[in-house]
Amino acid sequence: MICRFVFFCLLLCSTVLAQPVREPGNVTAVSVQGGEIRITTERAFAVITAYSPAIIRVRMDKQPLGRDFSYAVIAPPAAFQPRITQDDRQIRLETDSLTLHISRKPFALTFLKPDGTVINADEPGLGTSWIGEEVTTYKTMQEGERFIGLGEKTGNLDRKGNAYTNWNTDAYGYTTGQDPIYATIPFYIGIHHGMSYGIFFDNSYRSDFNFGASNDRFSSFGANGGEMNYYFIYHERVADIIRSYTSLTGRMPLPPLWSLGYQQNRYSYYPDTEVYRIAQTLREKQIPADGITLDIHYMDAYKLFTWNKSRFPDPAAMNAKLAAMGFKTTVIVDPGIKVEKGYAAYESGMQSDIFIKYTDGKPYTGQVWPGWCHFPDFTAPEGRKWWAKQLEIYARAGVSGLWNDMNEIATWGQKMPDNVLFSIEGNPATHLQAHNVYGLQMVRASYEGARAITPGKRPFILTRAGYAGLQRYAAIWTGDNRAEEDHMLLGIRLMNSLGLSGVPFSGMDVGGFTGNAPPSLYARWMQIGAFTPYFRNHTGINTKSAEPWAFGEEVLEISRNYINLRYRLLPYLYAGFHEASQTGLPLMRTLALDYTHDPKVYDTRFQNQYLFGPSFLVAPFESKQDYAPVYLPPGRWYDLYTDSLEEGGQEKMLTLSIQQLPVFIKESSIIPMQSLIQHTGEKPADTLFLHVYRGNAKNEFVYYEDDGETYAYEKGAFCERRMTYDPAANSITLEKPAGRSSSRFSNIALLLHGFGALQQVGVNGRNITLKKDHIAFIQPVSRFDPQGESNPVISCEVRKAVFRNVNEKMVIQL
Ligand code: NBV
Repeated sequence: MICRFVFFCLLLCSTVLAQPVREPGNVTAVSVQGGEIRITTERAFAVITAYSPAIIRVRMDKQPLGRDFSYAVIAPPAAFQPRITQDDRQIRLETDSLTLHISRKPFALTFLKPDGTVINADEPGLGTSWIGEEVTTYKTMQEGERFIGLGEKTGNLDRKGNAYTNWNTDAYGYTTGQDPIYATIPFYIGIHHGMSYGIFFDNSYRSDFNFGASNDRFSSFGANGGEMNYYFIYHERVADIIRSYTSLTGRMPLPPLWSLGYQQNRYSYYPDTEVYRIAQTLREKQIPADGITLDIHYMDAYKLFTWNKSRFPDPAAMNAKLAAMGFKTTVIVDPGIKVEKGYAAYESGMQSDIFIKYTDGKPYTGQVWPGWCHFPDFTAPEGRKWWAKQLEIYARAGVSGLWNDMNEIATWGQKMPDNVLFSIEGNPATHLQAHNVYGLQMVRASYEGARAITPGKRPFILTRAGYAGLQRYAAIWTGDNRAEEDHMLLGIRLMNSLGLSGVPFSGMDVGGFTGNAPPSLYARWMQIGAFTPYFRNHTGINTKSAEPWAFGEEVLEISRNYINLRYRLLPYLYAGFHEASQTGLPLMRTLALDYTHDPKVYDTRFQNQYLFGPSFLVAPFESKQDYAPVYLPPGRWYDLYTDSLEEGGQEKMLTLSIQQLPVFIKESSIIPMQSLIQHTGEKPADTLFLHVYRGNAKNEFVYYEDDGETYAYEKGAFCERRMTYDPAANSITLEKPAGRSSSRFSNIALLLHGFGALQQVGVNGRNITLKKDHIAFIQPVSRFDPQGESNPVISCEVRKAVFRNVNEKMVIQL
């Protein structure tokens, strides 16, 4: 009898062992504690948590769940009680906005709206399963389903039919379809039947997402190790999904105002006299700029935390001189520390024992710029503390920004061995788990270090690699792009996707990193750059000069026009950054964000269009196109340059000219602008120009101002003002400003667009006469003036009134 039993058990075991794919099977036990359901199945363990009424977290493993740890998620579950009920068939978890059905036989999940409509479901027969250590969840592909987001991923806006891998990779001169590139953000948004949802798969191992590539059945996400650990987010609007996602992974802190200005860069400006020449030329040619960036040649033989003494004999004096000219300096920092006896960073790193090591305790050595290097373990508090200490050299030299490069980790050979160990806050893990979070932890070290060294000053940190949550520490740029037309457009999609994925502060190398942009491409790229969050011109080591004056007079004037426009738009831009810091909403918004269910926005002819902040619709095209179609979503749109009004909900053929980037303003917009300045340290004139565009929809804009530099705003030193345009009431209301600071503008000039020959407005009961005025957002460009006659100014006619002492609530009756 016993023999037979043992034989039976062995047979059972061997069938299980022979089964190459392990599936959870049926539910065998359930326990409920508060908003958490713990489930045991025949071959797996799960914990389902109601994280907020709109977020449900799913954790699964084939063994009992281990330590709960994340570098991305910083929010605990909200304190609220979902309804949890169960019967023989299923367990149900319900919140006011979301329902989850957990089937018992077999274990499978279905997310539904409260009315019972299925939003997302495990694909029957597949669900979640393991192949060795690899875990994957398969979701039924809904009819017409689209997928957007997933961070810095190449390809189209709609990711349907494609698959992607997350493994942070140094992707020099990547192609427009290459995958993976530098950063990992395993968060995407699915869209179907008028619904949208978000899935954040918080697993730092190499992960794969399949949105119907090579299959007609499912979308899936999985990783080479670790738990199945995802957050399901449901809201009606994509904006709210981003809000919930960033409530989990954090939001961008308010950056220093100077980082919104134009940044001049190349690989590399040296010696110091060359840096002065660049700075001086920007000023002489009246090209507004705030930043100069120093690439690897500022170092002594590429050794981090050193200055090359012959190129930069007195960095502090140089930076002081640049500061007096209104420039901030950003320096590049790479993680590799040269193995060299006597080199201070190497010696102290060894002494403090902060380098990553092989399993046998020997430090890992990989080759980068300086030669053979060790690498700090940023996943250990000691490593980050050590890094912070080293950063003092930059603070002493008056450096304002840290540009974190090569942090994928990039090494020659591109293949770090898997048996390198990382601390992960005292819970050692291999390279497999740590790789994708290394860049994130490096910028954390840079951010925290900079904050500690120069307390009270907002740091500017830029990164190439990262993981979900990187927005808490850094802006990101899209790495080594190419000076090619399709790369310029790809860069826009990369940034739009980053914006959907919680990262509002992004940029691309304007002008292209590899290769030489022809003048027209450079001009178009500068125009677009003016409408991106981080606006930096950068180019590689062996390329031609790529400053705005290096391409002839016409390109210089075009570039200056758009940089000028950006500086005049700073009040609008800063309010946008403030909004991003509060809500997670990006500055660059793919049209899919606001017009999610309009199929036209996914049309590859229109997929690069985006809103910059709430009002500007930017339509980027290749620089040599003479005609191109634009899609204006429903509503009405004003041509930025002429105010001609276009009916939305249709395509429109545009005649293109390299002088102008097509930009439209959404009706009912409220856009604050200022006078032109050459850098953000310069005071603008004390009038705020408030442009209001007549429209049919009620609109609100939250104006925000502070010192742009410190954290005094956290203690109330800001000026925030709600502004509403209400077409039904025919009024514009400026609420009394909130916050302790008074605005730097004592006057407001109201500029009314599209209001015809309106003669007067009533302001708090008093009648004010309006004047006719003309606004030119860009200046004429001289090439179009062959006879020496002046070129007609492109302008819009507005009605204007100036108000003084504007600190009380103002109701402007139109
Ligand atoms: O530090 C040099 C470059 C830098 O200019 C670029 O922006 C980074 O993406 N860096 C990569 C090192 C390698 C360049 C081939």
